[in-house]
Amino acid sequence: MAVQDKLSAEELKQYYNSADEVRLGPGWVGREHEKPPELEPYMWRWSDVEPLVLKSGDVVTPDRDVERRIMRLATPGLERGTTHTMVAALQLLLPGETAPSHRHTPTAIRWILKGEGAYTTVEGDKCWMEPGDLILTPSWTWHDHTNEGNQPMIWLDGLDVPLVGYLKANFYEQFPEDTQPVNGTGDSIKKFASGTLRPTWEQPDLAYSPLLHYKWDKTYEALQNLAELGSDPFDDVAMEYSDPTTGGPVLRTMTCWVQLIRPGVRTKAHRHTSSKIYQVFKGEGYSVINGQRFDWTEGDFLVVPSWAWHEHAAADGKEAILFSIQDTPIMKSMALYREEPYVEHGGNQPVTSRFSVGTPV
Ligand code: GTQ
Ligand code: FE2
Repeated sequence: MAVQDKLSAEELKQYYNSADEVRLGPGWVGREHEKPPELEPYMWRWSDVEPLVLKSGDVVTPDRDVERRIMRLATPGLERGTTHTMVAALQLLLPGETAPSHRHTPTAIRWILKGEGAYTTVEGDKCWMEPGDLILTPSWTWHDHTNEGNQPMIWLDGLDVPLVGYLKANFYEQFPEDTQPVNGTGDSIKKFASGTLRPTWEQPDLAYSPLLHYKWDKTYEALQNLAELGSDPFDDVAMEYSDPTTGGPVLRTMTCWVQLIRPGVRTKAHRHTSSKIYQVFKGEGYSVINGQRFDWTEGDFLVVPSWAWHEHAAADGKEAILFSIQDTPIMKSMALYREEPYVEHGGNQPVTSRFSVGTPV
């Protein structure tokens, strides 16, 4: 930096002070625009998470005061959120409970983990939840959840709350009753799940996919079919959930992926400016993120921040299935998406450390 010596140390201090008094800040100090992203990856084990989520049933009830019984995945180093743009949380709904109806400008997705006999209603469409289902709750759509079964229901919520909060566009409204009127069951599936055929009289012009519910059996079938054909070097057999009317991502701010890592496969490493939150739906293996090895097993959660090198591997003899939410649509729409392959060491990172919960990051 070209520092001049015209002012004494004392004069310099006075200069900064008087600038500060009138709210002027020097652009040569800090220089945010020159800094690459620096965020830490993190992992949560299902064996740590599940008992604490079940115990939250003894702590609160999702009444009009509490609204939702959720435990957030709180990444160290972030004031809020799981990545800087998205937050993931585990939601527990006990038999007989209803989480009351509301809507908000942040968009949500639900990735169903455990239980049966519960449904969520989104804009009047009742969606029965089964493990492996993806259900969308786009921005400003009414939603409420009810468990009519006899088991605790647990799912993963993914929301763009940190982004919307930062953009100062948070709005929230309660429905006057606990539940909204239901005008169909699985209607979005009946109309749009075929993907290739759609009703002639519906020309959806929405900012999100008109298909709100992606069932696990169809998802798994699609993965199996694709696995016969090919794979991506960085993500193996990876599929993006798509809006059947546009072919694009299901939401404006977030996209959802499901990927099958075939037994024994280790992908190549790459990095990109989108951030990702993973759930290990099936299987076991590990990911290497910025040289750190994260060994995971069924149910675990993993966060890959922006611009972190990452690669995945499935254990021998056992396929792994990873679900993820990613903020790629935001980055692409703002022309900020970049991607880079890792070229050294044949495309795989040397492992320099191993993650364990409680390790300072
Ligand atoms: O289920 O409606 O994790 O409104 C955070 C906010 C879930 C929900 C969250 C919400 C919801
Ligand atoms: Fe909500």
